[in-house]
Amino acid sequence: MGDVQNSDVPPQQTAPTAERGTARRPGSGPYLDEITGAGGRHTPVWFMRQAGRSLPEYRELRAGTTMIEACFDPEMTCEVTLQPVRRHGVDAAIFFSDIVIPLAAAGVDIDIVPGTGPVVAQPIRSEDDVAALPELTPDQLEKVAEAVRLVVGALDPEVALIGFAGAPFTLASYLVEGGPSRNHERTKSLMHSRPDVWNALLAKLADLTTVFLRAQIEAGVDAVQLFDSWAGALSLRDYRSLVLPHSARVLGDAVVSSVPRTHFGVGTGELLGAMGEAGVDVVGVDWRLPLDEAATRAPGKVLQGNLDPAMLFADRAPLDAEVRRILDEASRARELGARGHVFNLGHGVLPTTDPGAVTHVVELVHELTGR
Ligand code: 1CP
Repeated sequence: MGDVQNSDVPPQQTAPTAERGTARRPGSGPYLDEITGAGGRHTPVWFMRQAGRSLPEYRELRAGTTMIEACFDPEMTCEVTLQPVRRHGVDAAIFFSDIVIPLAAAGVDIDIVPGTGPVVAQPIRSEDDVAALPELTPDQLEKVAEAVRLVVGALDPEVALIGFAGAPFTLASYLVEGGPSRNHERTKSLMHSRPDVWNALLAKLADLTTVFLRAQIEAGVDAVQLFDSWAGALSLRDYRSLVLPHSARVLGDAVVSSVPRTHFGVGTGELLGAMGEAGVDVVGVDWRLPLDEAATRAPGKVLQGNLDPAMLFADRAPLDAEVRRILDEASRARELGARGHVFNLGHGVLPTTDPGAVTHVVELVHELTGR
């Protein structure tokens, strides 16, 4: 991939700070220090889906507002982004939004149905459907950019703000299936029956994703994560030929590659090396693969993960033992060439998780790794 070299350039050297409107500081704090090799005062920790339904203060604030409305309300977005930072003391905030927000902003008829997830009114399955998919322009993301600027102004400078987007494959899966899918059968069918239509769809989604990430970076996020949540459903062969080139184009964009980048998927142990080649600093690892094994599959990367979200429901003794095991495996991963470790879950916080368990894990990781 043409952008592989980019991932080896320390992000601070390439960051076009002049273009980053409200950039508040040169990157610092435990999260950015770990990724850039500066070595922070402890292993940084944050949680995918830390902002959202597991927090009573979120449920209270969101009452009576749809998810899509909330994502276009800068004050609400800012507040929800900050809630888990205040409550848990995490080292990074994830910008509150959703992977389908750029589609909604572009005018695609899409809803986020409570308890289900994204649902598309007109699924995209033909050449004409792909041609009719609207483009996204930066002005359609003004509310998103405004929300990022509010968070940047309010966040503790030691806490990183992570922007994100869905990768082209995972977005395509929602558009082609019409909603959440277990087997992705229509998506895989399109991919193989009409590779021309498939590649045209992914190329358009890569453009849309790039515009969404650029808007967040230009408004001041410190780093980005590209979620290819459902890529683990693919064979390595299909991933490499029909998905990776599109993700790599997003991650190699001049603005996107000016900040540290993480690439994440669920059940992607077999794809980890290829995902690392997409042009990223950090690869997400789920609980199925030990971090020391991940270090050999994705050489030279910072590893992020990999506590099973279900472990947050366990008693404290087995939970603590899991945290210690993961930190031990992260040490071995470093010896095997991993460039660092960001503690996280292997997937998102489940909605009925006790927030106290999340805070406890943050405290334990900080205590055990304090340098
Ligand atoms: O009504 C509600 O409260 C809706 C629940 C909800 C929330 C809180 C959805 C619907 N999305 C979100 C926020 C969200 N989504 C965030 C920001 C908050 C944070 O991480 O702390 C992020 C990063 C996402 C990203 C997202 N959305 C992904 C990738 C991450 C992952 O979990 O794999 C995916 C696949 C989605 C789609 C989506 N949106 C919502 C749901 C329930 C789903 C998954 C549906 C499915 O199973 O297919």
